[in-house]
This record gives sequence, structure tokens and C-alpha cells, in this order.
Amino acid sequence: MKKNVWLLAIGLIAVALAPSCKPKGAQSAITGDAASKVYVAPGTHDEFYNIVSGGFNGQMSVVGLPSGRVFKILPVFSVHPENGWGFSEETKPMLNTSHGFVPWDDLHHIAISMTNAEHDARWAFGNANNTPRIARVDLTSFKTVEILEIPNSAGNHSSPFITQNTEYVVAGTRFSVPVGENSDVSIDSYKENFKGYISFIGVDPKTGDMDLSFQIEAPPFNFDLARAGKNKSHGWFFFSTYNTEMAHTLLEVNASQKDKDFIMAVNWKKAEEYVKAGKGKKVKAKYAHNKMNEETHTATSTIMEEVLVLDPTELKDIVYFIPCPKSPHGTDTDPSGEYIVGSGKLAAVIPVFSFTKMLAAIENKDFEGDVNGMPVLKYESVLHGEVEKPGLGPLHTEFDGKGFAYTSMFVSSEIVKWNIETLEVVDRVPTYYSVGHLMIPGGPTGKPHGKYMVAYNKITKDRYLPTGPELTQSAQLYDISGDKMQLLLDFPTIGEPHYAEAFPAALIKDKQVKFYPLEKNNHPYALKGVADARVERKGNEIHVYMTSIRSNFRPDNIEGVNVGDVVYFHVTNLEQDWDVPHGFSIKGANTAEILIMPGETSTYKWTPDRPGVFPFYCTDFCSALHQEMQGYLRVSPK
Ligand code: CUK
Ligand code: CUA
Repeated sequence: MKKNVWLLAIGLIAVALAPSCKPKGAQSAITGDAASKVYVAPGTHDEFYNIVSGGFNGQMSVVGLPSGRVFKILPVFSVHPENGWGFSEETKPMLNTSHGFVPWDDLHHIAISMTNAEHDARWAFGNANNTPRIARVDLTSFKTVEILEIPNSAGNHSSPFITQNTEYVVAGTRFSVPVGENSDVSIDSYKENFKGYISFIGVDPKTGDMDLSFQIEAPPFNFDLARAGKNKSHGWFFFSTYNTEMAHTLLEVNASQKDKDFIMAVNWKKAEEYVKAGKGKKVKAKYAHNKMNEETHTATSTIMEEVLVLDPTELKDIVYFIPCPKSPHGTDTDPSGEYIVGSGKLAAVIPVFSFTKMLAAIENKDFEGDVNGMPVLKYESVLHGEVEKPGLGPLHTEFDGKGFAYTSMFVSSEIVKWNIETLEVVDRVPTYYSVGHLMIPGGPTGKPHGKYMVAYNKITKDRYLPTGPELTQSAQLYDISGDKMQLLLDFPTIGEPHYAEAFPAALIKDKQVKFYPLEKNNHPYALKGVADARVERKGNEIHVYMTSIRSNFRPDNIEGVNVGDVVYFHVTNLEQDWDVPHGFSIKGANTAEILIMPGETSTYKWTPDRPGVFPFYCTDFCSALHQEMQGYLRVSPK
């Protein structure tokens, strides 16, 4: 390795180790009235829903703001024994992929659906990083209702960012990979054989159903994050890229050599026209598309076979590169859509680009080179200006709708507030410690709700009672209604939050599903009343048509089952009231419990391996006679 590369490596290691430093003035940001600002009196509700990614736990969590209270862990990409997600026969297909059943993933980013660049909060989208997928959550039931796998992709980090009317959800690949029939190639052939893909997933405006509309083939860079243009820049998408060096080993050093990487600007309206004009090429690619049926509450998984790909080296006016210092992580667009902020995590400034100038630079062919024939715009001709001395390690930027931007600084552990027009830093507050994403309610929309800002910190150290080597990740709530940011509250989180979004609770709180009407339950094993409860044998399958209602199961004494039979308990919860689930589990079963919502049917599968009498019971305390809600199943030798 060359000497300057070693020096760079040492510099990077110093940066990487820096986060254990504490910010100066550690407690000073807290003032007297913080407690009253976060106090949500018993019996009253929080003002905002905060949907928070769970990182390596693969789920979303639902948090109230300003209290920081957790209301729900909402299972998405990881199995969740608490309510049978990925264990019940109805939900197993949701976790199917072209690789088969995948029980875990890593969920980084949240996107809340929008209309006219404002939250409509119909759906929450989340990304799976490891086995690339996008999930859609229905925010009237807080259930994951659809999961779409993304082919030609790996490390689905640049996702699931959405356009201002939820026309598209995007998914940009973090890892470029060889694709197609023969992807058994030498890793050394990275530059020739590896490719990056950006996927545009269409969302049906009525139903929310997703469809992989098209992909754009891109150079083998790493795509990190993205933001749609909005208002003024509606029709464009901006992706941050790093490793434009196209290294495939020791990226820590080899992917940090250039002073500038790129923000890739994509004219998706134009791409859409090309798709309509038949300019795409269909290529073979296997991916799963999983949907929850609304009437049966049973998921189906379909394996898709091909995808439409656009080649921007031929369709020359859809992709442009904006140079951006240095390894940009976040890229964010301000509420007007005029400004595009790049956050080079190794850069000393925050560059702010102008959409108007970008269009002019394209018009005037103000180029400084190309990537595979796709133009690189001149940095100076697109630049609105640079925020100077913002701090160390800028990652992400959110907006308050009052002309200010807030950028998280990972290395210097602070949030920096700056004026979008003048680029002047006007305030800074410490975070504890090493903030990743930050979030302002409505921050990525055209109409931020402002008021609060939350820092999602990567390192907790001494903030809570210690719990051995693994400490909770931590969030911190700040009041941003005044000129100066004020720290109000620390609260622990579920998993490791990356991005989160928040919206006013009033948008959805009166639209919540309370129970499912029994008469609309079209599950093939649904029962409408206890009179239909029964046991049926089909070969070596035993189907128990079971009801649950306070406070019994019917049937509750089951005989005639032999070792090796496959027993299906199809449990219908006959309750027609809010907040009365029943649970079910049986001794020794090699699966989780199921938790059945009122009016729903859920199936628990078990293959007994020994003779005996096996008790089962309701796992959710449902009435004063909950402990009476039980039964026995007798298993006889074959
Ligand atoms: S992120 Cu995924 S590495 Cu800054 Cu959006 Cu945390
Ligand atoms: Cu039903 Cu406890």
C-alpha cells in the first residue's frame, strides 16, 4: 500500500474511534421545565405517533411523543413469538423469499405515505437490508400486509424512500453484485461484472399494493441513502453513493480515497416515460411477492420471474451525477424541494445543492466528465453553498418548516441547526452519544410539523442503569420550538433504531380497527359459533376447528390423535369487542404461541412426537376466568 493510503487509513481509524468521546458540557442542555413538556398525564394521549425502525431486530416499534413510551413492537421482517408472526400458518408465507423462508432481517428506514408532499399516514414502509425487501404496514391495523423482495440487489440500504404522492417507493442496492444467470464470477472482476441497481416500486393509490415497476442499471457504486425531490423537484430522486472508487476489498481505506463521491440524480418522470414507450428490457430475476389476504387474513407468496430494466447509458437523460464530498451518507431535500443536502460523513463541510442550478447545469451541459457516458455535473455550477465548520461526521438532515435544517453529527455527537438560505450555523446541542439519524415530525415532507426533534443515538454508555455488556440504544427528545434547541428526555428504544418518522396522532387514531366482523371472516377454517367446533381427520392430518371466547376453548378435550399425526389447531376468536385477543399454545410444541385477534382465525401446527396427554391454554390474560381457559389433547401410540 502506498504511504498516503496508510496516512489516510490512520486518519480514518482516528475518526472511527472518536465516538467514545463525550461531548463538552454534558448535562447543560437540560433546563427546569423539561419535565412538564414531556409529561402526558394518565388517561391522556401523546401528540405524535413515532414509527421507529428496529435495526437488527427487524421490526418497527410504535412510540408516543413527547412521552417516549413504547406502545407496540410491530413485527415485520423477523419472526415474533409474542404474537405468532412467522409461526402461524397464516403468516409464514409473509417471510418467504426466493431463498425460502427467512426468519430475520435488519430494518433501517421508515417511510410514511404522503399525498401532495404531506403525511397521509395510510401506510408505513420499511426496508430489509440483508435479504432485500420492502414491507408495507397498514396503519389502521398496525399489521404488515405486504412484503416485496427486490432482485438484483444486496444490502437494501437506500430504501424505502418515497415520492410525494407515494407513487413510488425506491430501493437502491448497497452492495453491487453480479446479476443474471451466471453470477459465479471472480470477486476480482468487480469492475467488469458487478452492477448496482435502483428499483422503483409502484404503489397502487387505492389499495397500497406494491409492484416492482422498473429498475435502473447503475455503476457498481455503493448506494447509501436517498430522498425524493418534492414540490419544485417533484419528478426527481437523489441517491447518495460512496465507494465510487469501486473497491471490493478493505473498503474502509480503499473506498475513501477520492475527495468526492456522487449524489446520483434520477429523473424518474422521464424514466417512467421510457417505460411507457417500451424502452425497458425484461430480464430474468426471481423474487417473492407476499400479500396478506384481507378476507382470510392468510398470506400468499408468489415467486415472480422477471423484471423490467432501463439502461441509462442508452437512455441518456435520466441519470446525472453531482460530485459530493466525501462518502455522502444522507441526502435530504428541503420542504420546498429546491435544496439538496449531501452529508459526507468524512467531509469538513455540508454541501447544499440547488435544484434550479442543477437543471441549468444540465441544460448548459456544464459537465466535468462522465461515468460510463452518464454526465458528471460541475460541483460549483450545482452548489448553492457549503455549511462551514458544522462539526464532525455529518450523517442526516431534517427540516423544521421554518427555514432551518438540523444535521446529525456522528463523530462530534451533536445536532447542528443551520439556516437553509444563509447556511449559517445558528445553534448546536450535544447528544449522548454518537447520533445516527435524527427525526423531526414531518421532517422529510413538504410541511414539517416541527416542535420536536429526536436524536437516535448509537452509543448509550452511562445514560441508564447498566445491563452487562449490551446496553440499550437510546433516543433523546429535544424541543425545537424556540431559537435554541432544548434537551427534554432520554428514552430507551427497541433494537437499534436507524430512521424513524412521526406524524400527528390525529391523522389515524380514530381510524383504528377494533375487531374483525365474524361475518366477514372468510378463512377456510373459520367458525361462526361454538356449535361448529369439531375435529376432523384427513389421512395423517388432524384438523381441530376450535373456538375461543371468554373463557373456554371448544373442543377442549381432544382424543384420537396418534404419534406422527400433524395436528392443525384452527382457532377462531369469536369475540366481537376491542382489546380481547386470546392466545394458544400446547406443551412441548416446537413453535411459538399464536395470538388471535377478535373475529380472526389463526392456525397452530404441531406434530406430537410421543404419547401422552398434553395440556393447552390461553396465553393472554382475558378475563377473571383466564386460568380456566384450558384443555387437553391425548396422543396415542401409532
Ligand atoms: S443508517 Cu443504516 S447504517 Cu444512517 Cu440510515 Cu444507520
Ligand atoms: Cu383467553 Cu386468556
